[in-house]
Amino acid sequence: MPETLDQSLKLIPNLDSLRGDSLVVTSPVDGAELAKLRVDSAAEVDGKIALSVKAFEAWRDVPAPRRGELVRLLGEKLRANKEDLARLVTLECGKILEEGRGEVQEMIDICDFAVGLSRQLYGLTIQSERPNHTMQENWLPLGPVGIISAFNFPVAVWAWNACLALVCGDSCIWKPSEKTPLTALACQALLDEVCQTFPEAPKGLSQVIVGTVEQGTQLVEDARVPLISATGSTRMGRAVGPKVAARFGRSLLELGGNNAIIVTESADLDIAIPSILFGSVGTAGQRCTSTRRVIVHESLVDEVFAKLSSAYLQIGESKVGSPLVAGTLVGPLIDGPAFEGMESALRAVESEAEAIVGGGRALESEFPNAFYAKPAVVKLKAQTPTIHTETFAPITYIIPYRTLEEALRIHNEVPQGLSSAIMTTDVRDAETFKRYSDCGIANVNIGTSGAEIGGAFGGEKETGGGRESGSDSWKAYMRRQTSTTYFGREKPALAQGIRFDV
Ligand code: UN1
Repeated sequence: MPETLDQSLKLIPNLDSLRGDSLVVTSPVDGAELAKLRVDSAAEVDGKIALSVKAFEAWRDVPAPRRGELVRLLGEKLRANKEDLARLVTLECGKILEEGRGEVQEMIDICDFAVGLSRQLYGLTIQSERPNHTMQENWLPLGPVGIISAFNFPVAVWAWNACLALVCGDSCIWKPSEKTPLTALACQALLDEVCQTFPEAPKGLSQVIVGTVEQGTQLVEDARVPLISATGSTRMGRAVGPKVAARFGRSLLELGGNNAIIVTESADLDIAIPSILFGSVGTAGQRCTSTRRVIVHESLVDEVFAKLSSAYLQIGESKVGSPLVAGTLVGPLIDGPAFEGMESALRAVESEAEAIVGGGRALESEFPNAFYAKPAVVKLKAQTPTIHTETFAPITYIIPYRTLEEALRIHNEVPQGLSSAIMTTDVRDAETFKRYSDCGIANVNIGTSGAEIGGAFGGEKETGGGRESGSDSWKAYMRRQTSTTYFGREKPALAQGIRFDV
């Protein structure tokens, strides 16, 4: 690991100037210290926001396709550094290298998307009710965008936000999770290198704030930052949302999920089971899109449970391990509290469960300072409030149902509304599900996680309502202006037929 670490830390050439002793960054792979950093003081955060305002004032006047060119160069830089950055992602957040590469690919994808978008920030023309009037909608740069990201997607979610914000003419201030600041600093350094070759890029166009909840709160409360895009737990969103609203800022919240897959009577289990497996145990269950609940038609519930049980036991035996080693499917949980969260969720459901297979700590003697967990599958008679909360760990609850109506009721009963899926070969069930799933994402014969960047990403209810990434999510990063022009020579008519003759 040290060689890998040295190589990956080369991505942060200014690391020595960032060292200090207030934030110890450790690797979930083995608990080893990766670096000790200094957190930003209140005055430094204030200075970064002030610089971001200045950077915005210059950047907004650069033509959007030129702004796209900067993002294109960032995409090239990411391609050239994909492997090193993926390794740093793996070292710092513990996801398997294959998924670390996938995460950097997701950044590259959003760069490509944003480059095209930079020539397509289209507004409408609107028909006026009055003679010789034109109406149009202008999309204008918004201002500095505060990006708060979580440990589990330490770089891709920043890229979703930053790439769109940059082509939209905004500056960015990134407060990464205190668990994963190094990957943020590496991305910032790559973008800095690109900016140095780009004369129109102002100083401070993109900056990182190193810190904890304290620095995040300062960013959230600062009225110079018109948009806060925050990804994390529902608890975090409950704190951030009202603070931003109190100053009439805009927030884009990407919070918890409690995602389910419905397996209907007609499902093809050769499609369903692999989707459930990747969704549930992939990324050690630490995606906001991870599959937590599987709602299975009663005729298939025993078969699905048996298949999942044997797969989970096999994974627990031989596929949990160092995320740097090829063949590992499940890396560590992020830290001790995450493991305790998994244990207490399993304890809480014990009395309600018909059966629990898997669970418990893995590889403790090999990695005494890291927290590897065996995935667990829990068979329930019915959904209970115990599983209404999200546990960021590889636990899958199996719940039986009789009618699709009942399945949908169970599905929508939880307070979160991010991602959902149905496994079915019946087009009527598929269409009914899409109509009534209350989630922002509703897939058919595809699992709940692993969304492509081209669609709008986000969810309803306690997930926070935000949409990022593809489709027209860019509109959140701009301000909309309606403009009416009169080009006649007579006294202009008033709207709604109002007469006002002096
Ligand atoms: C997250 O877990 O916060 O759809 C983001 C997915 C990924 C993004 C997950 N593309 O699973």
